[in-house]
Amino acid sequence: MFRKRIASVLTMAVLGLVPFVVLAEPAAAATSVTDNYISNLSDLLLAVALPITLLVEGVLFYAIWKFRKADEAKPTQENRRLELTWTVATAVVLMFVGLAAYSAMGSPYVLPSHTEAQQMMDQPNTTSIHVDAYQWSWEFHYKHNGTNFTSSTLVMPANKQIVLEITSRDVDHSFHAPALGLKRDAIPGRTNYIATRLNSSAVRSQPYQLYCAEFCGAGHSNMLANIVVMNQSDYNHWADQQVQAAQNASSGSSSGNASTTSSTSTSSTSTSSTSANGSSTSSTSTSSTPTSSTSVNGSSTSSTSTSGTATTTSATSSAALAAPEARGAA
Ligand SMILES: [Cu+2]
Repeated sequence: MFRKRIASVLTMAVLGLVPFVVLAEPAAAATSVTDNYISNLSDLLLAVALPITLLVEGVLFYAIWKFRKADEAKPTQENRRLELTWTVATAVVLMFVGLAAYSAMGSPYVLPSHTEAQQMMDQPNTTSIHVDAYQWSWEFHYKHNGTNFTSSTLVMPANKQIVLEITSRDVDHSFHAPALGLKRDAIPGRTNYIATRLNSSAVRSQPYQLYCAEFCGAGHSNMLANIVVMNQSDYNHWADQQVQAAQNASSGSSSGNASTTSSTSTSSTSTSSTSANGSSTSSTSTSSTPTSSTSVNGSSTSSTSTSGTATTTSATSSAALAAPEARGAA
């Protein structure tokens, strides 16, 4: 009799699983190592929680149906074996959840400590990007081949170790890129880290959306930025362009001895030397403002980057941001 009861409860539990299995969406490929850890943990906990939920619900509905005509409840009698069973079973489930969570959250790719992040950044192959949050936008600071530049779009290479150093200038914010499985608070006076490695599947033509996930004032809902994931060669190309634009900007801003190289002979003299020439300032195409406002020491490039090479690089730089995948295919 007891076995029959157990069998019917288990049958109901298994039947209850069917709609979940049928309706479940196939899991999308993980975009990053971090995303992989989090998705695996979520799937594992769901796989354990579903049968337990269905078993408990099965017992509940069975009892409701079985005793639907019982007029008076009979007091239960002490059953030590049963009490021990559910105590131990609960402990086992909680231990499992704790260990599974620790195995994911203990990884430096999910929650890196200060030391772990510093060790990664010391490795020569790591791309480190400083993320600056403020009311109400984001700024991304890079150092590439010894030159600093700033971008308003977060561009990251795939298949490379990345460390983001996240800080805030004013109030608490939170860096959240759900599609890449990345989230960390941005707190003034303190640096938090994200360490990850993006998969090749994360490279695509459309940018990902970065959100602020901490209510930070009137402009909070507009505190967005684009994230572009490029393959390694495209990323290097983009970074080289930013470096060149930054160097042009710095040489343009220090107007006294600017553009000492070949530009003096050609017509594409930079605007900084217009006082000397006066006549030929022709090719000052202001439309060449790069989409990711490159700057060195706070001075913007849009005013001065007029030499022939600078205009072409900034033009291709915006093309690279728009469609890195198309560029990769070409
Ligand atoms: Cu914010």
